[in-house]
Amino acid sequence: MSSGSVLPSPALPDAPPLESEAEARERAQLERTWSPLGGLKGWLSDVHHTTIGRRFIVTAFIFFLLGGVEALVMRLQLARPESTVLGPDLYNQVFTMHGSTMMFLFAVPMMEGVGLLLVPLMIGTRNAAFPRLNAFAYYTYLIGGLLMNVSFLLDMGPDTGWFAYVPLSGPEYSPGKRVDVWAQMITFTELSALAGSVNMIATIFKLRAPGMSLNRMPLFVWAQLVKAFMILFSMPAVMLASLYLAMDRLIGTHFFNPAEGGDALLWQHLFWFFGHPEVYIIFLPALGILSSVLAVFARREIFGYLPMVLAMVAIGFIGFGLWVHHMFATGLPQLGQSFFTAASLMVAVPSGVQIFCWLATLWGGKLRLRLPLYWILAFFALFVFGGLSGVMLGAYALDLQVHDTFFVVAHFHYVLIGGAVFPLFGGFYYWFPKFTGRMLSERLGKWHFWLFFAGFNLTFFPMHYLGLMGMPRRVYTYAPDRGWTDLNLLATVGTFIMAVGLVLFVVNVFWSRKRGAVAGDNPWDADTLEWATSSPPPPYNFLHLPTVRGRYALWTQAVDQPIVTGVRSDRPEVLVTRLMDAEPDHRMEQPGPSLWPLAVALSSGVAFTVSIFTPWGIVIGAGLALITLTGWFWPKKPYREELLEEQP
Ligand code: HEM
Ligand SMILES: [Cu+2]
Repeated sequence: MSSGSVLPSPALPDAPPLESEAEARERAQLERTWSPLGGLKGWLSDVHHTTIGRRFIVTAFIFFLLGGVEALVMRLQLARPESTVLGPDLYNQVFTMHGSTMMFLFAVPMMEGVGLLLVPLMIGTRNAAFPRLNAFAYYTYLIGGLLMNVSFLLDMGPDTGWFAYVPLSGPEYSPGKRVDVWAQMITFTELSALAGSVNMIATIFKLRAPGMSLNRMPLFVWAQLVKAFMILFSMPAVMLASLYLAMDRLIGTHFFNPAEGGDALLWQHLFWFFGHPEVYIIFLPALGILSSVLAVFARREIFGYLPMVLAMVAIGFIGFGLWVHHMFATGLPQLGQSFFTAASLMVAVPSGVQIFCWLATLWGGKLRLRLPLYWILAFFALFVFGGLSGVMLGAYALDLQVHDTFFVVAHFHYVLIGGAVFPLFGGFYYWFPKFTGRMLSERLGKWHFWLFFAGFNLTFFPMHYLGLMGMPRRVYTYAPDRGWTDLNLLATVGTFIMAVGLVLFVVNVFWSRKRGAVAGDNPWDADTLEWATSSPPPPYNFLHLPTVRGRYALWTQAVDQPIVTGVRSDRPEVLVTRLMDAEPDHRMEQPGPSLWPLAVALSSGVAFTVSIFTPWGIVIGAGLALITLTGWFWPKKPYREELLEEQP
């Protein structure tokens, strides 16, 4: 098939049947109700989930590129022994910026963005549950990311690693403002993630299309649900930790100072109680993407829906019981060593169940080897590989040997890039036509894939050996007689190959947005509801709100599938359904576009940023937040007709 060609989809013809006059009228009315306001104000006040979701994705991708440039610079420095691209101080800042950017500003917000963009469409509703909260979440995230990157340019970039251990990050060993910037960036991004997950849970629980009972939800939606709950339970730990750290540094408390009765290990416990679930927060949504793509490109239902869902939920629970494996080198009691080794190995069980379900899906499927599937197949190889080195590290005895070496760096890049970035690219090739109406070029896409795949393995495979040969992580250089030179050079060459692949990807996106083959509504003949509307979707998502009669909504559609009627089109209304069985419950009017979320985000921006320099920042910010929150919650004038109805 030629590049970017469109698959026929006999079941659902692309051209809509001719519209009746009533339908055309309804469409025009919906258009008026849901379209954003114009101009700059319209841009800043937009609260629709597709807009905010897209902004999350674009912003997170820009941070990914920045983090990638930081990685390139580090690899340049490490390519030869004793080179001088970066001095030790700058190297410390760059690896901290890279790690913090990738984890807090790229991976988690990207997964939230993908969920926010897709979930409401997939469950057949017109918007997410709390639109203004989403806008607030986005602006808060943006301010936190800008804060850290601007500080870096001003030589105030954090330099104590992405997990900022005390006492190194405490007031005694890290004077200056660098660590405070890091701590507040954490506060911003976690606040944003909490807001986003509250919205995600409410959306999934209450706005599903009639008929989409819990046991018919697409696996993608399940993955987002478990992820949102994990955020809700893990992020407060790290917010608390960063708050304590900021207080120790700024107003002289002693939470982490053993000399005054504090506890330095408390930091590690709080951080990793968040930090380990964090990897599942990144990874579960990737599994959701993977399941979506796999079903469509193997042309069959995913094998074992129930075990898949249970495995995800199990990971959600077990993921909270392993955090201490990051602390094996702190000298644990014997019982702790055994318990956390056992728990770490146990989480491989549900992951294994999932891998086998997917393999069974592939086994019985009619594979269509298109670009999205390339990335998913590569995922299997890379993730299993990274998972295996993870099981090795989960064993206390081995971990002590390779702790803080490049073996660990190799391991977590295999799971993070193989387990999250690869599925993300697969998902991007899959959903791009939905949101632009055009296909990405297949030829450029193949170049992107092969360069990225080869470059990735060239970069990270040698790092296992480097680690076993004793090369520590976070060193800015090494002596020529260590025997580490050749493998390091290889890793750097690999990084540049990956970078070329990425450039081709960006070119592909810009080129295909305007000139790619026109996609039609459902170019892959996919099963979920986002493909039941036009590409790109209109501002109201669906002209007729859909109903569902199976797990694979479009594949199980009846000829006379009912649609939802009775939801007003002259107001931004959504249909609220019941939690378990998604029976229609009531209609809810949604708040429209507003500048207040931006204003509240700016107030908290003032609070957190100024408080790096003076505790008065909190007071000023709280005052501003009081004013802006009042504006946000100011009651709206009721509709005239409702006033009339209420007369006796
Ligand atoms: C795009 C290709 C990437 C390359 C070439 C790369 C390379 C590196 C290098 C060279 C280091 C520092 C090693 C050291 O001196 O200790 C590092 C650290 C790290 N990377 Fe990456 N990386 C990449 C992508 C990612 C991604 C996508 C993530 C997460 C989603 C990530 C997360 C991290 C973390 C958490 C650290 C640890 C930082 C620290 O020690 O504080 N990296 N990476
Ligand atoms: Cu862990």
